[in-house]
Amino acid sequence: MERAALLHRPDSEYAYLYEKDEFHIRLRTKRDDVKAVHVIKGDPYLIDQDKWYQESEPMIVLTQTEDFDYWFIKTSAKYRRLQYAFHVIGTDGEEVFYGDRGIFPCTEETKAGAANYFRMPYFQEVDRFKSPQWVKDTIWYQIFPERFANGNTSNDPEGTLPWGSKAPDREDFFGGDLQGVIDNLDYLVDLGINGIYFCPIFKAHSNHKYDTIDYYEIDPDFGDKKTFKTLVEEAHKRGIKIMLDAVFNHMGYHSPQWQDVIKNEEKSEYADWFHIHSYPVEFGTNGNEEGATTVSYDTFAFTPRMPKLNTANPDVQKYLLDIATYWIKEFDIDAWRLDVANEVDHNFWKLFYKETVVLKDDFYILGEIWHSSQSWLQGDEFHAVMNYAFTETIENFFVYEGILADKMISGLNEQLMLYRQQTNEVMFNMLDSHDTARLLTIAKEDKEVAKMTLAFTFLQHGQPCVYYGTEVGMTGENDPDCRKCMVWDKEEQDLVFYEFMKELIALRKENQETLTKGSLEFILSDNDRQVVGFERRTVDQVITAYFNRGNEDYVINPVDSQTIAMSQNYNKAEKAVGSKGFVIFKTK
Ligand code: ARE
Ligand code: CA
Repeated sequence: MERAALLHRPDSEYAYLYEKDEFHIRLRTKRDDVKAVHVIKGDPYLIDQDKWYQESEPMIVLTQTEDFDYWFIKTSAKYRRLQYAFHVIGTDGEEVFYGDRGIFPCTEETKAGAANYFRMPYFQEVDRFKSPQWVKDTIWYQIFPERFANGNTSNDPEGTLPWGSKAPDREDFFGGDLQGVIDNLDYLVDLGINGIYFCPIFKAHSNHKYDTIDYYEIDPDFGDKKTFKTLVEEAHKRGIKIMLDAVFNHMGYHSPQWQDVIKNEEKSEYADWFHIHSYPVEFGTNGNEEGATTVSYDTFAFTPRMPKLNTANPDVQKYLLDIATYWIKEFDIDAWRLDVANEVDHNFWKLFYKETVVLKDDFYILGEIWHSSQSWLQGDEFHAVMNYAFTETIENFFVYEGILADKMISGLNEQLMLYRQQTNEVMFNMLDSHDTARLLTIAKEDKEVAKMTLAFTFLQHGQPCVYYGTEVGMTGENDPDCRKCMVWDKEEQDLVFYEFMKELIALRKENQETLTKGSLEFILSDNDRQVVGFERRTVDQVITAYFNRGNEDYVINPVDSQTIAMSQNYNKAEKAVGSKGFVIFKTK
């Protein structure tokens, strides 16, 4: 047995309270190297009784990656205290006891040694990672406000261009605003959307508003607080939740605070709000040129117009936390998306978590992090992240054909095993955004590939997010081209694609419980034919799906079950999934 591959870590994604009295335990072993694992457990205060421990029912292999098997068991403890260890039986027959002090022969003497056990000292409900229930029923829609709809031309900024008149450049304005969103809430209801993620809407200089001037004002290009209040009320009436974008890593160059630093330099009361290495900090002086890498203060990326905030400064913390709570208290928003979340300190995010969830215990906090994010998802900072590390693997197989089926499955499962189940249940699965090229463009406008990728993603743990215009077939290269004006002209819209998206959203909502909480088991992975099949399973229902990324029909042998969705090239009679096709079944 490959003893070096054995891994368990108490009080982590390997051992956590899923529900009040439901404790999940995972063990990692080398793939196909272990044939059985039993958990040996008992109460730490009964160890003076003989046989204080008992060997539990075997763990199951929940998840496989190319290198590992992840074993799983859910258990509980009568007195909410537990010590436990693993009896591991290798395919080579070797048996070991793996516990807190390492690996030992699995004898009665070892088992009786309480010090050898991992501990879950007490099931503390207050420490349990809780994910907001409503998020699990959400189909998200991302809106870039400047380009969704122009509902009020009186707030159009100077030089606003006719809607959709050209592909956008970095500095263009087309007049999108909040009234335009209000006017189209019923459009979103018809599509089946019940959550909107807004890119920034506070007063800022650019068309993207990530260079904030005033976090307490709605940008005048977008409207005013009265309009925003109406938007939230009208959305909530329609069962649509609202998530705003908190840009707390940096401020905009034109903010009064930064302007004061330019003017008064180290004498400014805001000097310590930023990370300044030398003066002057005026744009264009002292190396502070656009795109320069040696600006005299820290910025977002190499963008001198986005000076980085010092979020360790108590004054900055108070300022930002007041903003975070203001929009919840005064406007009843439901969630914050945190911009450049990984570059702000953990200490600040822990304060942020406490101050926001105390106002709404089902408030949702979503970090923008493009890589694995375990240290932010321990239950005291974010509930989830924008799941680029997950969805990029999906696109790598379905869109780019850059990896084989086994590799995609391994990558997805590795991501799932980084987090507790309740975290995976509320992850934010977008296939594109305002920071990437659009799905249809990376799919080289092959709508069957785009549909397959969307359908696969909609069947995963976590909630899908539709980037505005995807549903009507919009294309776009990366920023700024992915931010074209929404296409409202029915003649220009792909209404067939719209119907597909509407059906896919409905399918997700009708099967929310299984698609959120159900297990995931891949039952087919054919690297030559590029076909994958998987099951999502709960005690009540099984959803089975097959996807054919290859070039020839693939005959499957489906269980006798009801077909709930299929691509146009599924041949029901021959049970053959055509190239770039898929089929989804449901039993019960
Ligand atoms: C734009 C262009 C830049 C150009 C700049 C010049 O995209 O190429 O250099 O203009 O001014 C906002 C605007 C952007 C603007 C940017 C800078 O929306 O249009 O850039 O400000 O002015 C990384 C970060 C991630 C960040 C992306 C952009 O990790 O947090 O870069 N995303 C957020 C927002 C953006 C926003 C900002 C941050 C700044 O979502 O919209 O940009 O507030 C890999 C890496 C990621 C990297 C990703 C994209 O995957 O793993 O870390 O994200 O590429 O570059
Ligand atoms: Ca307008």
